[in-house]
Amino acid sequence: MPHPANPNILILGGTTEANALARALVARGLNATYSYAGRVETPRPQPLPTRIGGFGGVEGLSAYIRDKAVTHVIDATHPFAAQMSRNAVAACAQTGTALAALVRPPWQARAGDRWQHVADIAGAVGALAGPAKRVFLAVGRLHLDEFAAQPQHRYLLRLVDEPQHIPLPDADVVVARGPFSLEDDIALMTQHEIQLVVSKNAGGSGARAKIDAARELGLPALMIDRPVLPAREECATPDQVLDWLAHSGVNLGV
Ligand code: 3Y8
Ligand code: NAP
Repeated sequence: MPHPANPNILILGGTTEANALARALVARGLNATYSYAGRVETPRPQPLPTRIGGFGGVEGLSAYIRDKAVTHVIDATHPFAAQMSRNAVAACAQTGTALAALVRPPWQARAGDRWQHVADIAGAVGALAGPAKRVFLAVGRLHLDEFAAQPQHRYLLRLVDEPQHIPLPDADVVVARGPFSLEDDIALMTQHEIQLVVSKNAGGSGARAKIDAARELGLPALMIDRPVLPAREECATPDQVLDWLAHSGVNLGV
């Protein structure tokens, strides 16, 4: 399908970089829609028309692309949003729609970092076997149940919304959404006498404060590596996405 000079772009969002891309598209007057899964109660408002909720699997996304005559899909979801990314690859192949992913490079350990890499959430749970510690479990809400296998620890949980149920017997909860600051995370981790940080390798700037705070405080971290995703065009910055759009025939209006 030829790409019209005036595109109809779908951003699969939910990250700091997706929000920067949304602003860049608005600045160029490009026609785009921002998409949230609807995971949290009050997602950050966007300067674009916004849809909230799943599409209904690959078929649902393909139908959405056809119904809305989407010309380009930008998968700017979090690196751990693996199902959405897989569905985007399949639906764009099915419908012959241009797809690029906006992917932040993974964090790399630096001098002073004391990281133990684990392959996935289950690996982090397994690595928590052993005597009770004070653990900053900053991986959100969706996988908390899996950590119930290690109830011996005193957990500090940071969640976007007030939780309905906490599957851990000894947990403090902080309700906060990022981006977070180094100063605040050092203060939080000192106040709670944290001995170990558990983190996804999210990349980007919005979640890395706790990792830098761990280094400053000389604390170890369990670093959860990213899920493997199917091959697709990848951009590391919003500007690279704009270049990709320009190369696919979009007039960037500047
Ligand atoms: C709904 C939409 C911005 C973008 C904010 C980024 C940065 C701050 C850091 C910690 C780690 C965590 C979590 C986190 C971060 C940014 C970015 C990022 C981690 C919002 C948002 C939505 C979500 C969903 C939420 C998950 C959860 C994960 C909290 C908006 C605020 C832990 C990931 O309660 C729930 O169901 C929460 C679910 C998926 C992971 C989980 O398993 O619980 N993100 N986060 C999106 C949707 O509906 O489509 O309101 O902005 C977005 C952001 N969260 O600049 O404003 O870009 O990564 N999000 C992780 O990295 O481990 C917090 O506490 O240190
Ligand atoms: P996921 O497990 O990969 O996706 C599960 C299902 O949620 C998808 O199949 C899709 O439902 C729906 N979905 C996911 N992202 C969507 C989006 N942007 N727009 C519309 N539907 C979406 O996803 P997740 O890990 O739960 O992440 C959900 C959202 O939170 C994403 O926007 C992601 O960027 C954001 N986020 C996630 C994390 C994380 O740690 N996972 C961290 C920060 C932000 P259908 O199959 O019905 O289409």
